[in-house]
Amino acid sequence: TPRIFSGIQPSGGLTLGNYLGALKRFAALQGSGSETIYCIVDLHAITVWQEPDILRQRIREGAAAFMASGVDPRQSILFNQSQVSAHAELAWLFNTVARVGWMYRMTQFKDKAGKNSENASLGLLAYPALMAADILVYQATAVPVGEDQKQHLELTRDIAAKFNHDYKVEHFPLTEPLIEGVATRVMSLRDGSKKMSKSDPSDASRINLTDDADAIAQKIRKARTDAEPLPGSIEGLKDRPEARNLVNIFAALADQTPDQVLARFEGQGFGAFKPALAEVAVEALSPITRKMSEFMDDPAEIDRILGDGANRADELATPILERTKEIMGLLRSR
Ligand code: AQP
Repeated sequence: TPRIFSGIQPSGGLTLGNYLGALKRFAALQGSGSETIYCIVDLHAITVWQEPDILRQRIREGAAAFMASGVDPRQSILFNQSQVSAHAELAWLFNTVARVGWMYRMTQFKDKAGKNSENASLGLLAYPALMAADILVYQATAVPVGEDQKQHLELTRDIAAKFNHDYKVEHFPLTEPLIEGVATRVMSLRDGSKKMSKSDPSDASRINLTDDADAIAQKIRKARTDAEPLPGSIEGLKDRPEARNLVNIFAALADQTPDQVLARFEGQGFGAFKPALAEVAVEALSPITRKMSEFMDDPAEIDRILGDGANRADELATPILERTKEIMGLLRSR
């Protein structure tokens, strides 16, 4: 059976971008005849500084967001990465396969390291090797992600191909990215050229999954737009990134195509569109916010679910890691 893996970093409160680009699709992929393995990638989060007590809480919040979005821990394996040591072990092995030059080319590294890249953590540079390990330690065949992760997925395939070539084996699959739908790249509400991100310093740039109805409506009301009326089809929004973003968000939340949305709003301005978008957003997100807070009322239960998921993940990962070590000539005698 096809095996699907994906993860989300607990590096901040989750956003509408994480929901539409990832979480919503994770839930939909369950029971599609694939095995689904979903992970809160805490080892990735610490590539930039995280306050320990806040991180612990965000890992639980991440688990609550997965479940509130419809990921069922009985149908899927749900766990946090640091509880399954095979991820970090395989990442080390991949550090010897991947080339330094590959890592320097990653746009996410350039963005996050900023100008002073000499001072970035070594982990931030090696991030994609750990991501490759997350996926390949399960020999996963497909990874649902947003557009921003495409380059890392290509690097995962490069690592798998180089490993298979160097050791003359067919051990790791060439994993396919699943980048589908109209919201694979949700943009900032303040700047149509930047993706919506949980670590953007401006809270007004994003909708958080913990925002209440008033906050959502206010952020949408203040979202940057232009003064033109809406056209009848998405083609007409080519040079209007902010407008296009809001229409795409509407479409994704309402399970419509952007053209269906525009058919309804053609000729109208944002004075009419924004309140309707706020309504759709509140309707889609408020049940998730409510369920998240219900899950968060019982942190011990979340910890139990993550522990159980980690045990099941460990059972799948350990034999694949062991086989990898054997292939590489690392002596096993116990
Ligand atoms: N704006 C977005 N639109 C669509 N998908 C998105 N994703 C993130 N932002 C958007 C998808 O969410 C999944 C988890 O992302 P991540 O936690 O690994 O971190 P990220 O991609 O780096 O996302 P953020 O929110 O921007 O986090 P920070 O600010 O910490 O870097 C991925 O599938 C991603 O594609």
